[in-house]
Amino acid sequence: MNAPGEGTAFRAGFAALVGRPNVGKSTLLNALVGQKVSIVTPRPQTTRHRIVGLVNRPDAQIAFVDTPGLHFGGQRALNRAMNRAAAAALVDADLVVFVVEALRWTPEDEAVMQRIRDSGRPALAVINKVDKARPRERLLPFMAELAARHPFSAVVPVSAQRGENLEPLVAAIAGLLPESPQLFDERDLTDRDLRFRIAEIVREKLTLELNQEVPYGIAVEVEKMAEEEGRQVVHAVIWVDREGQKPIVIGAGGARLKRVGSSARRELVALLGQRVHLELWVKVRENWADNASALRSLGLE
Ligand SMILES: Nc1nc2c(ncn2[C@@H]2O[C@H](COP(=O)(O)OP(=O)(O)OP(=O)(O)O)[C@@H](O)[C@H]2O)c(=O)[nH]1
Ligand SMILES: [Mg+2]
Repeated sequence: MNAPGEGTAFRAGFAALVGRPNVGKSTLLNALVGQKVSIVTPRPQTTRHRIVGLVNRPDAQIAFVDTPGLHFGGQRALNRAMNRAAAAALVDADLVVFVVEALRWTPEDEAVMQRIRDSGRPALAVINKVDKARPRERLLPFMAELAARHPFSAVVPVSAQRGENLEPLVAAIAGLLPESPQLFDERDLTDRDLRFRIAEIVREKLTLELNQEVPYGIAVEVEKMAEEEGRQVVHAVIWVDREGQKPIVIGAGGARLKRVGSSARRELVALLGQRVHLELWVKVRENWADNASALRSLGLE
């Protein structure tokens, strides 16, 4: 008899979560990691960056890479940068995890599928949101159709939101990674620093407050973080791309900005484990989403 672990090689690598916008890639990442490392909203095109979240097991370390949803349309430099970031994560991955929504197959899903075929990377498919699949009997044929589209290593139905069927998914992914020593310190959760995570939390709360076009015209940047009298002081700028959006973000008498600030602050207190003083400013940078240097300064290229 072998002792536990003996004879089974340790595996580690990058598993990229790719798919069209809004299928639940970030929700899945957070559920797998067990903490919120990537923001989630009901709106498509929420994630803008590649974000690594780590899952450590006795036999494997999986570096999941959340990516922006691959999408059509949206002619701005920001859209192109988001698609580029996702495509680069796909081709760099040891394993592609193709995330689709149960009982929905759209031309954007087909375009992602084509990119996966072109990449030649090994791929596994996840069917998310099975909790809202009606009627349930349609799930099996949907799985079979997906399996027929590509030689996936596996097709796994899950509910990221309810945390259903995640353990079999993690086991399947771990088994498909290359033999390798671990790639990251196992105490790490993500490759992203606190400034990035704070900016994203503010952007999430703001997106939840805003309608229609505005969320796509905002970016958040943490300009200052300082420890003062036992509390964390954070100054963040909300960039809008037109003067006319400023009053929308601020709201009547500053009410909207205040709500955003207090819900972001609550989450920051939990994240940082200390008191937080959050100050938000709204500033205009004309057409930042089409401006290469503005995108660069926000880590979006
Ligand atoms: N019912 C249900 N809703 C889900 C599930 N997973 C995610 N959602 C919801 O789907 C919406 C989009 O989730 P995200 O995780 O932001 O999706 P995404 O694929 O990361 O989207 P982008 O970042 O825009 O590409 C949110 O409202 C989630 O709450 C699920 O398993 N079941
Ligand atoms: Mg996302």
